[in-house]
Amino acid sequence: MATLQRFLSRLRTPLSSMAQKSLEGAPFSRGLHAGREPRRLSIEGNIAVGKSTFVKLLTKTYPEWHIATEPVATWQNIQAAGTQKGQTTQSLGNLLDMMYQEPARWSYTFQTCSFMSRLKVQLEPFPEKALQAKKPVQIFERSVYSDRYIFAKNLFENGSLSDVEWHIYQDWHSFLLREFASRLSLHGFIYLRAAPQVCLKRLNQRARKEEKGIELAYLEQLHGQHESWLVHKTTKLHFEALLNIPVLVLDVSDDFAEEVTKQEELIRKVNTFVKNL
Ligand code: UDP
Ligand code: DCM
Ligand code: MG
Repeated sequence: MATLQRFLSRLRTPLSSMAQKSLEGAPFSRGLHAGREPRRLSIEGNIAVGKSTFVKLLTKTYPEWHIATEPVATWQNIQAAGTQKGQTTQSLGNLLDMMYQEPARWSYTFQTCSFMSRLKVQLEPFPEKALQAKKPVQIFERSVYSDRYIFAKNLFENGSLSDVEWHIYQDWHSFLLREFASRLSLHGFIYLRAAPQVCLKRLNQRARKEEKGIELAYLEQLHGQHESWLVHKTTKLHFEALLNIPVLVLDVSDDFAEEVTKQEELIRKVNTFVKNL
């Protein structure tokens, strides 16, 4: 722990003093976002690859960064409209569970819910306090883009979304993203990558009850979607702004949750990547 603390305090010294290391799949875009506009990044990756664990590491390393975690708890407990904070809440059900129990019935509903919760989070104004950081950074755990190009696309391809649902989804997704384009822009993706077998092991270890029926084949499909979008760049995208967003690919096959040396290596890569955005 002391070693990590020493490493972290070294990181707080000027970023420019760090040796620039080559990145895995990270094109540089230095100067594109000159000034103090916050750099907005999304952490992408398969189910249970370690995104939340990684986000915690970022929070510890960069307490000045503004971090938005994935609102899974909201999806697990859908509240009746009009329920106010502090009042007795009326839960309408666990939509995550409903989707896994009956994919053909609930996938479309789940994807609209997931998209809406992300849209609201991505549209929130950047907090004044976080703007005072020397280099303001905002991190999202997944994005409105992975919602479509990973999950909804995959659910259509595996038959859980019908032709009509997929058409309607794409229609409103494109419309809303065009309407809100300037407020949804991202400057980078960090893709946490590991074999589907590793994700399955971590998924079983986490033991979220809704996910207990997930099989390796499903994680393989999602892995393929991530690879096509973020590595091979073969996924057909519908937003020009998405095409040139730099992607940092981080291999997290080896356990990093408790491994200080591995954490240091990952943070070093993040540091160089963000510095050059
Ligand atoms: N995990 C692990 N080693 C790692 C990263 C994650 O054992 O290097 C575990 C973590 O403690 C959790 C599970 O894998 O039990 C899934 O991690 P997380 O919730 O961060 O994954 P996410 O779904 O957010 O990507
Ligand atoms: N999920 C989904 N569709 C989305 C976003 C998330 O089906 N657009 C699911 C996958 C996981 C859960 O929500 O079961 C949360 O993801 P993770 O565990 O990767 O954080
Ligand atoms: Mg998570």
